[in-house]
Amino acid sequence: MRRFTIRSLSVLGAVAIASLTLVQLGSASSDGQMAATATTVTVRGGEFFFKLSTKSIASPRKVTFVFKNVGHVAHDFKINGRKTPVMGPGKTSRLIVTFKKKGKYTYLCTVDSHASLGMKGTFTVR
Ligand SMILES: [Cu+2]
Repeated sequence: MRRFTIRSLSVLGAVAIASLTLVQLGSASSDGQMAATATTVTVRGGEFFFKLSTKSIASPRKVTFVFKNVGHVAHDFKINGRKTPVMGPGKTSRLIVTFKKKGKYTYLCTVDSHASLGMKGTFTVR
């Protein structure tokens, strides 16, 4: 369809698509509450690992974890007493966590024995 739009509309369309992509990354819902001040950490998890875009932040703050299940079975992501739902392969979920103190925080998958198989690690607030 878009190939029939005039050039300026195509540009607008590209911007709209880029915005939609950001929204999808940020949240599956449309609550629009993405805090501009929050640090975002991308988390990819599968059998049996987590890969974080960063494993530490400078000073206590609010962090939005965007967890994507890149594996083939269900996983979740838990940190500092908060956790995402258990999600199937290909699903993404957003978890907003406020770290009030400096320290080391363990993150893990709570499904079966996934943590002991490697789905765990340490996130540092320095
Ligand atoms: Cu898991």
